[in-house]
Formats: sequence, structure tokens, C-alpha cells
Amino acid sequence: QVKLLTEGQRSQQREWPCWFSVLCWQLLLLLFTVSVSFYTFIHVLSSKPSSSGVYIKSDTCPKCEEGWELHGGKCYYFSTRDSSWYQSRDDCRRGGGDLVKIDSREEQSFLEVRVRQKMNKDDDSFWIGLTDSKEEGKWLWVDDSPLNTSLAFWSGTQPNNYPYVPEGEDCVMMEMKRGADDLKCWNDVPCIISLKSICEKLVSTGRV
Ligand SMILES: *[C@@H]1O[C@H](CO)[C@@H](O)[C@H](O)[C@H]1NC(C)=O
Ligand SMILES: [Ca+2]
Ligand SMILES: [Ca+2]
Repeated sequence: QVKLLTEGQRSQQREWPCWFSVLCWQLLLLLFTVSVSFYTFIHVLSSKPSSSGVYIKSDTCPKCEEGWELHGGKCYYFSTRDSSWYQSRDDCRRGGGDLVKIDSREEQSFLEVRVRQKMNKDDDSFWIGLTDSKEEGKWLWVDDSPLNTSLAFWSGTQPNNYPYVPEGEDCVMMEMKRGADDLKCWNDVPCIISLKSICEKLVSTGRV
């Protein structure tokens, strides 16, 4: 009887460490998996910038400041504050850019769609960086480059230099909430009227 009891106690003693060790192994395995995952994660993170040029390139992806929209390597700001052409230009420059210069049909297309989305009323309009204030009929962009006539998007009979004011109409805006025919939505108007505006600047590239 004594011997049987001892064997029973022994088997109980054997069961306990066995059950314990299974739990123990599971915990160890879990700990191991977690450490390996964590190490891999840290290793991938720390090796990213130095491992190859591909990563460096992705770190210097083009980006725009908050409020500016990235398109075709440029940043655009659609100001909904109404002001004169000159005041609008000053505001763009203060933000590190200038009123927009349109260099391609693709850019005109992008802007035409965006301003129409941003127009609340039919007569909402946006200044662009084109003017003939230096010499009547000689259209210059804000960087002093002449307007390429095959990249002009005058609406209807514009520019007409209509004499609302003695100096005529020397500054250009984009209009037509209803949609322009073949992207032609430019109109020359007096520079002193208050309109919304489109600023443009180069993207800033830098590490994230
Ligand atoms: C004007 O624009 C057209 C169309 O993009 C282009 O083919 C032409 O070279 C440009 N002319 C000048 C003087 O930049
Ligand atoms: Ca004019
Ligand atoms: Ca006009």
C-alpha cells in the first residue's frame, strides 16, 4: 500500500512538471517569435536609408506644403480670398511662389478642372500670372516670358481690353464655372478688381 501511494504521488509529480513544461515551451516560443519579429522590424527600418539608392529616392519624393496641391512636379495653391491681381501676386510671392504660369495644355486642363470644382458662383474667377500691363497687347507671364500663342486659352472674343477703367484690361483670370469650350476660359479684366487666385511654386524635396 505504501509503495502504491508512493507511485501515485510520483505519477502526480510527473504530471505537474509535464503540464508546466508545455506551457513553458509555448511561452518561450511566443517570446522567441516576438523577439525575431521585433528585430526584423527594427533591422528593416534602420537599414532603409543606407541600403540602396532606391530607398533614398523614396525618401526624397516630391511634396508640397500643407494647403498646396502637387501636380506635374509643381505645387499649386488655390486662394479663395478675393484681392487685386497685384495683391494676389504679392501673397503668392510671400508664400514662396508666384501667380501661376501655364506651360502646357495638360497644365491648363488640370487647372481648368480644379478651379471649376472650387467655384461657388457662376462669376467666381481666379487670377493667373499673365498680364499686358507693360505694353498693351504684349502678353507676358510673371517670369517675363512671352505668351506662346499656341498655348493661349482665351475664351470667345477675349482678350478685348474692354475699357471699364481708363487703363483697360491688363490682367488675366480663369472663369466659367459651367465649363469651358476646349479649355478656353481666359479673360482679360481690370487688374484692380478682386478675384481668387492660383499660386504656383516648385516642389520642395527633402528627407521624410
Ligand atoms: C509653343 O507651344 C507649342 C505647343 O506646345 C510648342 O510646340 C512650341 O515649341 C512652343 N513655342 C515656343 C516658342 O516655345
Ligand atoms: Ca490689356
Ligand atoms: Ca476682357
